[in-house]
Amino acid sequence: MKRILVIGAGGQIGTELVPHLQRLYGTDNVISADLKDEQVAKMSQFGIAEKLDATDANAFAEAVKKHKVDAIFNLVALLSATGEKMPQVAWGINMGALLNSLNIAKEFGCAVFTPSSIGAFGTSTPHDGTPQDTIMRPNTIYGCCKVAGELLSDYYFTRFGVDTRSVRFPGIISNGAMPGGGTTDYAVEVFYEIIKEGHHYTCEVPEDSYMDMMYMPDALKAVTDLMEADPSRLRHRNSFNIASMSFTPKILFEAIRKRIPDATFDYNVDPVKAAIADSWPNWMDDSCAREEWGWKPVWDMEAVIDDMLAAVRKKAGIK
Ligand code: AKB
Repeated sequence: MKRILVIGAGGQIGTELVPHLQRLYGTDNVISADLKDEQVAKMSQFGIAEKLDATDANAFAEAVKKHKVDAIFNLVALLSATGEKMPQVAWGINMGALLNSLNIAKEFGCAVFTPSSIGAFGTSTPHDGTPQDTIMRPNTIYGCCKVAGELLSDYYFTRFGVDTRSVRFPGIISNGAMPGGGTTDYAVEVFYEIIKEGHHYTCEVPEDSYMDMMYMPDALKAVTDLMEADPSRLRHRNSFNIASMSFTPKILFEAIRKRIPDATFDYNVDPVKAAIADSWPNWMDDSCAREEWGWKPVWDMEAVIDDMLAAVRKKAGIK
């Protein structure tokens, strides 16, 4: 990878993936693109930025040509909970950006990274130690997009030789940009709420819903390690299970309460999020990623809590 285009760069992952790529490949070799003017204005302070609607194939191809791009990182997505509010829009955006990425990559000889998710699984998937290759019948439009995306990406690899690679992300915990519209968002939101006066958080996910989670630094390393991996070692491509920790809201909140003894939590369960959380794995088996490209996470839940509390307090100006 020498010249990288990140589409959907203004979101939770892009906000931290772009500087990570800039550190590894050089600031001028990373082009950030987003639909929103305010994101483009912000990103252009730190590197090359383009306003781009990734569902517009001509504009997308022009950007790839103009910047001589050889790798596309496709982060455009409406997430699981928002997707259920507008399924057709979610399908149009998620699949539109992916199909354009694949076709443009085929035309210009680019590699493609598109994240899949724990959302690609469904109620009939084995929930504990979810295998790499297993039943994938998701119950959400987001999941349908992820499964279709995995299949399409493998198809473009075998049929046209496009170098497509992907990981199935757990919920990502981070302190840069906020996530939006996901089922796992509670595991970020809680940190911002619990440091405020009152130290209270109301959670929309049931207290006993186990889901895989990951801290952003591990997620970023996964992306670049996979994209740099020796292709001859990859028996899978789209998409690898990657895991580092799994917990329920109750487990997370009890661990936070050990650091903030007067923290209080209650639940106002959103039935849509509850059904989604219930359909997803409790924890995934990521042994294929470990064997095929050396995946090895660093962060566990206790270390993440300490780091997140320090970071969000600093952002809020609290000592
Ligand atoms: C969501 O909750 O929709 C996302 C995901 C796990 O893909 N964070």
